[in-house]
Amino acid sequence: MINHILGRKLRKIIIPLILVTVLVISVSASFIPLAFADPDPGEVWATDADGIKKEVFNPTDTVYVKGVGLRKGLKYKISIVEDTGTQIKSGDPIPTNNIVAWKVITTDLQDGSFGPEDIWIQPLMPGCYDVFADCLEEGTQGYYDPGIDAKDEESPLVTTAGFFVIPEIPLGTLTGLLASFSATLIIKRKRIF
Ligand SMILES: [Ca+2]
Ligand SMILES: [Ca+2]
Repeated sequence: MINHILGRKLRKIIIPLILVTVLVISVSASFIPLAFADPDPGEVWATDADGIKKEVFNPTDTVYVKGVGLRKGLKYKISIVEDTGTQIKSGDPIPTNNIVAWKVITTDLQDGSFGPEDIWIQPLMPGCYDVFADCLEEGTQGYYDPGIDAKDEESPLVTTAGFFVIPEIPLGTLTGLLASFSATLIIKRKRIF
């Protein structure tokens, strides 16, 4: 019984704390997009409309994808799929059962680049996502071929996903959460002292 009550109190503190942490991370990330470098050769990245690498999207954003150093002048299928908590390795099938958006593009004849190309138009569903570029003219279609294909499956915040979409928290709810969090702390302190 005591453990049950303690558990409920702990949840009341931890849940608002997690929500506030996610909000702080997302706000920080939206202010520091220029800190990210341009995509490396032979890679694809989720970006904003200006082609700046982006890790955190709001549901009202559109996900653009940019690629550099791919096979020149060839068709690629660019797909965005829900992250399953793992990374695709050489020769693995590229997931097809959880695609949220895809488009076929042709890379630049001179340098193998493309984009920024709007791939996933808002509204976006909150969650973690990967980006794959599967060459339709070289390698094996539907399978990940390093050196030909490319992927964005790693970010500083989530090691198996290229980017994520956070739920939008209305300002009123956030204010309520912060007030509730502060009140819980005050009550805790009064009980301790
Ligand atoms: Ca993944
Ligand atoms: Ca392939």
